[in-house]
Amino acid sequence: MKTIEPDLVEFFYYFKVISFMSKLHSAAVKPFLWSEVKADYEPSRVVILPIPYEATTTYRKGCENGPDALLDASGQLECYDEELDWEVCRDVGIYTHAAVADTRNGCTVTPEQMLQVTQATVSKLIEDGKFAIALGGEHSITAGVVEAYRQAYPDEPFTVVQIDAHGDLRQEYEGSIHNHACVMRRILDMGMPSVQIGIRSICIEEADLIKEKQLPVIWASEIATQPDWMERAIASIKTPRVFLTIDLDGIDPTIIPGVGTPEPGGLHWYPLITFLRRVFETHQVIGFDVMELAPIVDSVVSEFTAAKLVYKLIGYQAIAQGWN
Ligand SMILES: [Mn+2]
Repeated sequence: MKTIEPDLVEFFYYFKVISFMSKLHSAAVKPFLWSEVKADYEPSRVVILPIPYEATTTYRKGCENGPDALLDASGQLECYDEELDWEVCRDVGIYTHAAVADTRNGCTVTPEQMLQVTQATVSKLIEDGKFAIALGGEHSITAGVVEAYRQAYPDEPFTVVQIDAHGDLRQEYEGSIHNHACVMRRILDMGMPSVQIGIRSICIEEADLIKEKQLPVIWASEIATQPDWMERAIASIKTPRVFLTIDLDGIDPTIIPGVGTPEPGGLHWYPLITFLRRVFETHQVIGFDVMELAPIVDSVVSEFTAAKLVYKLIGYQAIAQGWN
């Protein structure tokens, strides 16, 4: 009987690994601010990481198309920021990484593979001294991003500040602990403190957990009615370092309708950016992500607003870190 040569077996093994890895690393369509600047990896302080992964969304689908839509819209941004009186992108290199964990075109990526490639890629960016910005994709990705920072700062806990309509605190949802409705529970499991902002839709399991663990929450109704919410939110961040995760459904659906699960009563533009600027001024933001953009056909409002938000935050970080 004919046996297969061992190096042939090895060849097929590596062929499988390489084709799997190339599936996890695909090219982004356009770099951030594509019409304004061309930045190389080496000198860039900021790296945008597109993660077009979608597997567990339950209502409107399409967040796997979020990163490309945001990058495409970013080409329409002004380089000059009138609030900061500065052409941020002329002085701060912004490099756009190739996409990872790409589920588009019917590619299957398991939650474990997504978390692994996300964590490994972000870990490399941290090691290279980059300020990483992950673009989703569904919110479950954040667990992989936060894990990379947890490993980078093993002895110095940081607070995960979450802007979101939903608690995302379920133990599991639709049979998976990696569902996007569970991401903050996974972060809680890592032992990370969190502050949740803009919450207006949770289940009783989550409400009980918030009470039991006395988790700091700034409810959307408080944002609408209590002028001191911003100071209370800042004061509830007890660590010098912050990781910021923005689920775009935390923002009001009148300015970002293109999300998987829109909820009325979210943050509006000026309260949102005023609060975030305060976070960057009062804490060291170690990285952030912008998740759950699910573009709407024939409307660019959501992706343009999301792109503008990303650029605003790059400017706030650059000022806070003295990159100007
Ligand atoms: Mn969420």
